[in-house]
Amino acid sequence: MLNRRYFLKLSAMLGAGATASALLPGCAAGVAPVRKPVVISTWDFGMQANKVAFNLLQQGERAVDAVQQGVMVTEADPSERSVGYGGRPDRDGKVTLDACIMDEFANIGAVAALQQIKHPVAVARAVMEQTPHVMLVGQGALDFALAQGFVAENLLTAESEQEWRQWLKDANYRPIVNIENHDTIGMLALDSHGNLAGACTTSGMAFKMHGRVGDSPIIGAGLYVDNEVGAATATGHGEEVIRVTGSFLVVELMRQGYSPQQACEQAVQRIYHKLQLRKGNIADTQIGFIALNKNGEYGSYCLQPGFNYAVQHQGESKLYAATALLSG
Ligand code: SD4
Repeated sequence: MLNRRYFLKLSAMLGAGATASALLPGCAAGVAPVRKPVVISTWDFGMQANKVAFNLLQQGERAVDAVQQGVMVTEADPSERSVGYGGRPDRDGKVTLDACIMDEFANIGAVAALQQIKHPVAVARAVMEQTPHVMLVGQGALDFALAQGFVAENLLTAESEQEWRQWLKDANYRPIVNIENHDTIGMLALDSHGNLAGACTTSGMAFKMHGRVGDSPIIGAGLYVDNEVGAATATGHGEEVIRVTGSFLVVELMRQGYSPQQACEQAVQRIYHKLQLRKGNIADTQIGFIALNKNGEYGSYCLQPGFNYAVQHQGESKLYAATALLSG
């Protein structure tokens, strides 16, 4: 419960325009009906992925199944150069994938630096359900996937290979960190039973060092779900997201009473502040968060303009441009 002093402090922090209902999604529940089912995901490829997820949600399926099937659409699409099959390789020309999944019971599963498997999120789900562990990496993840019946295949498409060879010519063998070369699908859903789940999957930063793991498979960084509060997922420069445990931060802010939108804004501001303190390269850093709470309210925010996200619920399937902290 927020006591009066905390409420006043929070109101002051959020500015005069903030209303009690915006501050306190839990309190507002009596007024605004819960919107469910609803699915939200990062970037424009989220539109297609949402369709599959929403279809399952409408049939009464669990959020965890919906998000898994949803992000698998993007993983399988070779034209998406930042997720799954067709993803850009690391600087050694190897496609290495990161993914995680989290359900309403706080069950979690993750894989990192997984090669040759088209659907890393499905392997993450298997780690969650078939092992006593929560994360497998590299060769161990691949061995486990093969033992589970997943098929090894070449994930490097001709397009991605060509781009990598081009990059090798003038890159001086340095991984690129900029705002153009990384995307990830993170998806959050609230099902018709009122339960939350999320999934996140990526090929990570293009031309990264071999063995580099980003935020996407790290529970708390790239994804976090608390079925009593809300869920959040991140895209962008993984190192910066990990530094502030970004998705956990967003969920904890929602627990304190912030709306999903306000929570995403606070988390991006935190990252920006840390970048300033460290004299980091702000111009080449992009971060985007999306968040969904138990009432089906959602929000999003990013550091630089350019991030968009897809939302689907009854009567709406739409791509939104996220608001940004910095102007273009
Ligand atoms: C990573 N966060 O590996 C991922 C990449 C990404 O939008 O999301 N790009 O750092």
